[in-house]
Amino acid sequence: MYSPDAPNNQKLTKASSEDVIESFEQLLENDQRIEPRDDMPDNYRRTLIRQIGQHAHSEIIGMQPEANWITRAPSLRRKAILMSKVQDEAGHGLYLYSAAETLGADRTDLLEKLNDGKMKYSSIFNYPTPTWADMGAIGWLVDGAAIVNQVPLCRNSYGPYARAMVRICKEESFHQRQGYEIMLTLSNGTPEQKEMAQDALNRWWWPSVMMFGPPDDQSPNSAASMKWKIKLFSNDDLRQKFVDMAVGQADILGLTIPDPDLKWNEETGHYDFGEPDWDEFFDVINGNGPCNKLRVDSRRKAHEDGQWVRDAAVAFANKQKTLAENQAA
Ligand code: BYC
Repeated sequence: MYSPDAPNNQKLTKASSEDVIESFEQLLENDQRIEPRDDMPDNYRRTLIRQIGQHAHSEIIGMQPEANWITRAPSLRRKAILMSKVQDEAGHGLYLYSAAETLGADRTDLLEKLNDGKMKYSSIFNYPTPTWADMGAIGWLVDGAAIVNQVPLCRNSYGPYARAMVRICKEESFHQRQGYEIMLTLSNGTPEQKEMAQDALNRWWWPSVMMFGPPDDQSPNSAASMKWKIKLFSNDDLRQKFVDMAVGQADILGLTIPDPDLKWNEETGHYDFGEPDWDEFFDVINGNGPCNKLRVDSRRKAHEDGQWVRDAAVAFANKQKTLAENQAA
């Protein structure tokens, strides 16, 4: 079994580059997919298990801030949509855990590492959702950021991950639209509703900008991941793309992005923007964000509460196996 524990930052050491398998290099060079049957360097496998595992964890932890609002959605229509979105996130987690399993990872091991705080999940889900407008801001900004980050992943070098991402991105696109529609409704509503939308934008903007990961010069995994075509664009390039996209969308909503340094740069053809609070980002990914404890505790409780379902599934599978064996005898 491969574990995501092994250090990833040693990737391009002499020993590992010597190990690199010729057929693997050839597939990468030809822009072909690496499949589970193919030889691959151990560090490629570990990096993928780390990234896919964290991605899967983000999907299932990401259910919590929104699930919080299912019982309080303002109409039956909104409730049905939100419930469906949260269910989609569970499905995304399942596709991704399955993709990690094709690399030899063990799902139970990955989940235990999440529950024990030994594996990361996206920083973004460690912030609270105190108002209904947060459902709009998450859909618009968080799912919007997810699309910018994940569309290129549909072309990443590992076949099962890339194929899982195609379906995930289609669903993310619906999620983004439902969030934007909530923001549009609130922005065109009463002054109080518009204020609620602005407040949600104020709270979610910077965490969304930081979701793309640390700046390129502080991103230890990027060099190897880009060489291996797991990442096709750098953290900063994707962040810029997101900012460029969001500015026009905020204009349509009539809302103000909370960044005094945001301005169009004629020379670069992009928006300049301010520096996120990277101390806050590192605090959050090290377990000290506003909701880290709550998220992991809730996750652990859900896992424990689900033990009877896993036991029942194993008992049923064993019963079926015994029946089949008896019939064959
Ligand atoms: N949060 O070297 P770097 C969703 C960690 S789900 C936490 O740049 P890498 C949704 C990073 O893991 C969205 N940790 O890393 C779901 C590394 O630590 P380790 C999730 C972060 O991997 C439900 C260290 O910082 N999306 O959209 O090359 C409802 C150094 O970073 C974060 C994905 O997982 C972060 N934001 O690049 C709604 C996409 N950023 O592991 C929506 C797939 C960095 O060395 N993942 N770290 O201890 C990726 O694209 C890449 O893994 C990242 C980071 C761009 C996130």
